[in-house]
Amino acid sequence: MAELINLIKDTDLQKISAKIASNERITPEEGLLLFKKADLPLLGLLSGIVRRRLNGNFAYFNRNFHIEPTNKCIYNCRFCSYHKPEGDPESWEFSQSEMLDIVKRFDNKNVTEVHIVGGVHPSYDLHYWGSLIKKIKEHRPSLHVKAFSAVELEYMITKAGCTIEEGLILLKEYGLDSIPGGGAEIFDEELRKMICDEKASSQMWLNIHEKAHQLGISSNATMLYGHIETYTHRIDHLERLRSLQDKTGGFNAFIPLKFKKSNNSMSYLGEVNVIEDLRNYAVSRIFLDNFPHIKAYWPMTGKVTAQLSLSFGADDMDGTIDDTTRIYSMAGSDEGNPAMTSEDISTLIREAGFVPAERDSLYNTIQAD
Ligand code: V47
Ligand code: SF4
Repeated sequence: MAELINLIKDTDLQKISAKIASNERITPEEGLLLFKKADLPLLGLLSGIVRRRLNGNFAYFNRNFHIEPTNKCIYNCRFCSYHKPEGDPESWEFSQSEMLDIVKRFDNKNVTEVHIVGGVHPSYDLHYWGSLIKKIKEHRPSLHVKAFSAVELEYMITKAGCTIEEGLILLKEYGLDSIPGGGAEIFDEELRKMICDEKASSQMWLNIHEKAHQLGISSNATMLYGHIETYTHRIDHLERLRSLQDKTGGFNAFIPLKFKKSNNSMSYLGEVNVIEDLRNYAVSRIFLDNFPHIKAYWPMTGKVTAQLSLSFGADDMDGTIDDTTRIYSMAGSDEGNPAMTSEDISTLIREAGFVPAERDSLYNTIQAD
């Protein structure tokens, strides 16, 4: 390794590389330098060291499906291709019994997780959503319910007149197992004002995840990138997540979400390219040294980028999904209506040079090659 490091011409990058090789944490300034100066091969090498240290050659996936209860949303985030106001012909809303029917469609399939996320519907509070979780658990107790972004949680808990802590305790009693990472977008307050002014603040997002972790509810974190943010904003976002993880240890995975341009009012920005995606995976993997997993969410990235990302720090491809999410097809993802069998995912992982491992929602290995 020392020989390789000596081949790096830039002395700053040499120093940072030596730190990463000896498992020392890098500073925000050093993270920024990696974004600005490190080329793709160096980022592949360095993120590969961290990835292998934490997850060996494994690439994880799970068997899951989504329920998107509604695309009606009181907010109007500028990057969102999904939400529609009440009364719009393209809006939908499932009743509780329709959502239970979706769960029942999987009765004979060995899925382990349902991921529930959607728009922030004006009418329903935490007791409505909690009773849905309860019915799902009564029907299939072993199914892990990963549900509701911090933005949905803030609205439903406040609507019920509860504090965040009271609301999360109630939702846990209803059967909530973990929280997905959505709604984080980009934490910088000035940018947040420009792209998603009305919804839960960055501080609220962080508070909800902190409180959840304290109550034993683990969660994921995301970052929406490739729009109007700079590398400084990305590092600020990663730094806030790393600090919270130091405090609680409750995050399972970080999921970078690339801005997709179709059908939203930020379309004029276009999209960043795959090289930028891989650079972003790599710096995230290196910087978030206390996050056990980095997820390449294949319905958003596409299958090939997800495969490549495994060589740039990612170690998880999310799940089989089974054609149950529309968020990314509406935003212009090439994957259309996404579905893969576990054999399909395992083949992609092997083709990319890694060892497939089926996991549960908390990353316990169910089966590995
Ligand atoms: O918060 C919306 C994003 C998120 C666009 O925790 C967009 O395992 C790109 O959080 N371009 C919801 N992104 C999805 C989400 C998620 C996905 C997969 C796994 C997990 C997990 C969580 O989707 C929103 C927002 O950041 N989003 N519109 C768009 N045009
Ligand atoms: Fe609503 Fe979420 Fe879309 Fe924002 S990103 S408009 S909160 S559905």
